Amino acid sequence: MDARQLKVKAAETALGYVENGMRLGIGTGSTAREFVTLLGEKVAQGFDVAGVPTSEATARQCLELGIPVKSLDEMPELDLTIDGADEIDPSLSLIKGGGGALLREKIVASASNRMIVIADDSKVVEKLGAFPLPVEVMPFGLEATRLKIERYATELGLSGALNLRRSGDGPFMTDGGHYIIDASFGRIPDAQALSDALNSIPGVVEHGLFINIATLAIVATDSGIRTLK
Ligand code: ABF
Repeated sequence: MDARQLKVKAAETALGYVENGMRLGIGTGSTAREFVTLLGEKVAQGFDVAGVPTSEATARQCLELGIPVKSLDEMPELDLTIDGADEIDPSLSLIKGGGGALLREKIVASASNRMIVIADDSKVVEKLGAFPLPVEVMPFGLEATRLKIERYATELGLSGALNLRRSGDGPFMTDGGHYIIDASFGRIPDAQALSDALNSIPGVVEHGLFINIATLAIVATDSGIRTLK
């Protein structure tokens, strides 16, 4: 199976966890996109759900497919969020944010009773960090924030390039109007310690380490579906 077929398989399996009447958090990225396509088919057949999208792109797709969209203020408690990830470790800690939607993704997942991650098996790793960790930062004080990330990382024994994500001629801008620094640490031995350090920096809005948030990962492999919990 190619990567797209694996994403569709994971999305199909996740759809089995969605019940009529559920309040959903709806993720972003190419895997989540496959899930939204399948969800749209069910809604067209009369399935009754409402969803809070984690990005403007996902909101547009939901609206095109007739999936009822709510804001998180209208529906502040959710039953289930289904979203992709960039890396998944055996304890279900994640790196997310490669698509730039990590802040809304984390807010929405945290407002949900459960979060199911959908992915192909290329996303499963022993230790997080080969995928550059996205850190969403305020444009104000960018260099001071970058220096602080560097200093705290060094104290934790981490080193690597901290690159401002770019798009076209300028910095990439998130849906929230912030920038992203992609931190290439290679390997993050203690994700909780790094998360705590990043959370203590005022210019950091959020980061892509999701720890103790996901409750299940549905991983599609050539030999079938594997779940991590
Ligand atoms: C979102 O989309 C992000 O958190 C993650 O960066 C990305 C995964 O995308 P894909 O499914 O395209 O690999 O879930």
